[in-house]
Order: sequence, then C-alpha cells, then structure tokens
Amino acid sequence: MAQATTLNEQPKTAGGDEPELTDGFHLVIDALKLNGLTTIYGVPGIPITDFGRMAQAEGIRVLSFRHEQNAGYAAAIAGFLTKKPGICLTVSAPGFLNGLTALAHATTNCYPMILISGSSEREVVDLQQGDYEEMDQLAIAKSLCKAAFRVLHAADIGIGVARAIRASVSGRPGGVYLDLPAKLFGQVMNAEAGRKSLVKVIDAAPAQIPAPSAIARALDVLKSAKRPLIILGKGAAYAQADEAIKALVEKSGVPFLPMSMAKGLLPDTHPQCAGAARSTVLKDSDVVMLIGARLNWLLSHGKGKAWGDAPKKFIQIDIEPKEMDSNVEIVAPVVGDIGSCVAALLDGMGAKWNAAPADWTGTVAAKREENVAKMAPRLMNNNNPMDYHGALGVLRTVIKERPDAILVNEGANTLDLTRGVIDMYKPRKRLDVGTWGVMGIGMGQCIAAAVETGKPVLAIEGDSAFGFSGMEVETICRYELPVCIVVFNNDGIYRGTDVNAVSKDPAPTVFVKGARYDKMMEAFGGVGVNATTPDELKRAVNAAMDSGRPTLINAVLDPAAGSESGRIGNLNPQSVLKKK
Ligand code: ADP
Ligand code: TPW
Ligand code: MG
Repeated sequence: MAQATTLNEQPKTAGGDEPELTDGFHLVIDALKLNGLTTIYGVPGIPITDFGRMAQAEGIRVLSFRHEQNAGYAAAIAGFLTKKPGICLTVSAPGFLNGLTALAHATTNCYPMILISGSSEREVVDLQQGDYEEMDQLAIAKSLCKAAFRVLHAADIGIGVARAIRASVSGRPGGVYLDLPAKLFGQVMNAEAGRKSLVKVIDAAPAQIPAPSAIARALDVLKSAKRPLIILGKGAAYAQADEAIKALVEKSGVPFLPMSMAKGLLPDTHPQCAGAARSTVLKDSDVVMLIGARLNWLLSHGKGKAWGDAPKKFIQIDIEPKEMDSNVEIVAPVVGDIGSCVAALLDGMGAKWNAAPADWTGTVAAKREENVAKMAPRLMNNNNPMDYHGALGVLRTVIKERPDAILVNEGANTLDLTRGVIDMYKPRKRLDVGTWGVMGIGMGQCIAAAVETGKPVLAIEGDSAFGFSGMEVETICRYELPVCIVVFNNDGIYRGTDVNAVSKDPAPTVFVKGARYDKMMEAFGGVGVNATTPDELKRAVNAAMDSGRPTLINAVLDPAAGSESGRIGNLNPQSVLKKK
C-alpha cells in the first residue's frame, strides 16, 4: 500500500520554500485527463460539488444533469460511441443508486462506462452508525458491473483510475464502479509524488488475435453454405472496424441482417441488406455468421419458430469466449476482437472466393423488394390524426437527407416501427433501448450524442418513453445542444384507448389526453411545436435540424394506432382468467 497519504508534513524544498502540494480532488482530475477522459456526466452534491467545479476549471467538460440515471445513460452511450469509458459522477447513496441502473445497463449492453461515486466514511459505514447518506456502495455495485474498486489513499488514485479504465474497455466492454470516499478528496500529498503516482494506461483494450485454426474452420463452414446469412450486432458497430466489415460482407456476397444498433454499418439500402426480409433469412438460411451479436431473446435464442425447421450451423465472432454455445451449438467459434477476426477472415478468403449462391441472394432480394413495396404507400399517407407510418414516412426522409444526424429512439410501437421504417446510412448513427429494451435512455443519449459527436440529433420518442427522462430538456436547453425531439403522443403506453370499467381511476396504460409536451421545451427557452399532420411535422423537423435549436415537437398520433407491447406482445404472460 502506498503511504504518501496523510502527509501534511511535507519535506521542505532545498530553498526552504513550501513544497508544492496536491490533493485527492486534483489527482482524480489529473488521472482522468492523463487518460484522455475529458467529459463527465453527473449531478453535483456532497462530497463531489467542488470536484465538478475544479474539473471544469481544469478544462474537463462537466455536464450537469437533473437526474443521475440520465447522466449514467449518457456516459454509457458515450462509451459505445467513442470506445473510451464514459464517466458518470454521482453523490453517495441515493445518487449512487440512481446511477446504478445505467451502470448495469452499460454492463448488459457491453458499453464501457465508469460510475464514480462519492461515498461516506468507511469507519462509520462499516459499523452502520448512520453517516450522512450511508451505504456500503461497493458491495452493492459489485454484482451489477464488471469490476468495482475503492480508493482510500490519494497516492492510489492513479492506480485506481487506471484499473477502472482497463477493466471497462478490455475484453468484453462493460461498466465499472469506482468508489471514492469523501475524505479522499481532501487528502494532501506532495505534488511531484502525486504526478509520479498517476498511470497512463497503455493499450487499454489490446487486440485479441483469433487462432488461425478457428479462422480456417469458420471459412470452411461458410464455404459449405447454400443459404448463408451474416448477422451484424452492436458489438460490430462498437468495434469501429467499418471498412473491414464492409469488405467482408461484399467479398462474401452474403446477405446481411443488421441488429437495431448495427443499422447503418452498411447502408440499409445496400443491395445485400436483408433487413426487410428478416423472417425469410432467419427461417431459410443454413449457415449463420454472427458478428458481435448475441443469440439472446432479440434473436429468439437461435431456435424455435422464427428460425424454421431446416438445420442451421452457427459461426460466431465475439471477444467473449463464454458467449459461445450459450443458446445453441456454435460449430465455428471465433474468439477475438472483431477488427482482428474480420481482417483474418478476409485474408483467409484469398483472391478467389466464390460469392454466395445466386439463387439464394436472388430470393432474398426479391422478398425484400416485395416487402419494401408493400410498405411504401403506407408511408405516404397524410392522415389526420396521424398514424405511425404517416409520421415515420416524413422522418425517414429527414434522415435520408441528413445521414450524419444521430437518431435516438425509444418506446414500444414507436421503437419497433421506427427501427423498421427509417433507413440508416452510416455506422453508429442509431442509438436505442439496447438489450433490456429499457425506457428512459432517450434524453441521456441525445445529450451524449450531441456532446461526443457534435452532430445534430433527432430523437423519436414514445410519449411514455419520453416521460422517463423528460426533465432533461432543461439540460438540453442549458447547454444549447442541437437536439430535436419528436414525441409520438398517442395518449399512453402502447395505446391511449384503454378504459377502466370499474372506477373513476384511469386505466393503467393511459395518460392525460391532449397533453402538450411541446410546452415543456418552451418552459426552458427552446422551441415547442404542436404538429397534427405529417406536413406540419415535416416543416417543424426540418426547421429544427437546420437551426440546431433545442426543439420538441408534440406529434399528435391516433390513440388507437398502436398495438399492445409493439412487436413483442407475444412475450406477455396470459392469465387463464383473462376476459375475452
Ligand atoms: P445486439 O443487441 O446488436 O445483437 P449484443 O449486445 O447482443 O448485440 O452483442 C454484442 C456482442 O459483441 C457481445 O457479445 C460482445 O461481447 C461483443 N463485442 C463487443 N465488442 C467487441 C469487439 N470489439 N470485438 C468482438 N466482440 C465484441
Ligand atoms: C425502465 C415497460 C415497455 S415500452 C413502454 C413501457 C412502459 C412504453 C411504451 O409506450 P410509449 O410507446 O413509449 O408511449 P408507444 O408508441 O407504444 O405508445 N420501465 C422500464 N423499461 C420498460 N421497458 C418498461 C418499463 C415498457
Ligand atoms: Mg405512447
């Protein structure tokens, strides 16, 4: 253990001057800066209020939120977008707990993030003597993240921050908790010793090169396929191996299916994209190569009705060896980082690789054209009140004309239909609810997307989904971020039409009818618009995207337009007593 912690009695310098001192506050700031971590998302309070001020004074961008959960979601998606851990800073117990949901979310989604939380004094917490905001935070965080560390001595701050960074980004990325007790911030030590105690993390996420035998095995299986399919997941988007992935897909000629946040890795309009032929390719493929996608519930666990009866062989590329065989047998596991794996596969394919069989690619293309044609007229309707397709037809064009904009999306029908309708053209432009389908990521993602990329953001939000983080419109106005929020207001969760037949209370899924979410944005100086037709919506969104001013458009939708739970109503348990 380092001992330089308590030292108020520093050795005098040669000239007899006072030695230069530093403290816990500045060592944490310096450790973050040394590692290129220059943005913090958080909420101030004891014991980190001054820390935020000092960090700002030292050139760190500090984004102060209205609720820690939203700051945490911002940090999590910053990690996804940048491959560096997003930093969330919270106060003790309640602030920590508010941030913890986002830390667990980051871990579940494989986003690198560090939750830094102030905490009460160990001596008091461990004896449960009732300190201000007392809680054994480290113990609670442990089960919800990849790693959890506590620093007790200023001289260990450099090591603590380095360990947190490495743990979050190496291997499968995820959330890390760093516990900093209040007393640590005020600890003083010699500045030179402090500087020396800091660690610049070298090669934080080392390349993991796949075994040549694993590559050969995977290529043999792919070569044997009559009806191959490539599934791209958000791990592939995270890896930032965009050119190599495009080359692999195009050289192989294999149809590809992007998972939600992998959309745009290759454009959804690419001739090999099978997004609009999803059920056909899942059912009829014989070899499936997964690249940074898990066979979890989002892919029906790789079995059952969605995958049809024909036997399948799975090739899986993932950095996490334990992911293999998690749901079905993986005949060709390729363990390594996606950049290295895809490069090795491309190399192994050599100069003469036979593209995927033309009868299969032709079948997939025909199915896709058929489905696209079927949807086209629905997207052009100008109904009043609007339905989802009428509104999305307009927003689809907005993204087509602005492929650099970032799309944030949450809700049920609002999520499922937006994902299906809006084509993405560039990597990491679509951010959404992720693996848990969690509501509330919206405003945190908008803020981080604008801050980290400098690009305009369009958020398409269910009215329920928006409510989980709606207060952050003030944050968006305060930092003057180029965010346009469209609330699909159908008066409730899934639909606004439920009626409670037995009392005066409203049904559990409905909200105040005719609510005006646009007024929330106006309350903080942003632009609010009430749009009742696709034409009005189009004008308002274009104006917002052109001006970059914080805007909220209340898009009035037919309350009867949606369906229960969007596309996943089948996951609802059924009661035998349920009335018909
Ligand atoms: P989706 O929801 O898009 O299907 P998942 O979150 O289920 O995607 O899967 C992402 C997978 O990508 C995880 O299993 C994770 O281990 C993997 N992954 C993340 N980053 C990398 C990387 N750089 N190289 C290889 N695999 C990665
Ligand atoms: C943290 C459960 C899933 S979808 C949804 C809820 C509450 C809202 C759907 O209504 P919305 O969309 O947003 O208005 P639309 O278009 O269908 O009307 N709590 C959390 N996460 C989840 N997923 C839920 C609850 C849920
Ligand atoms: Mg709704």
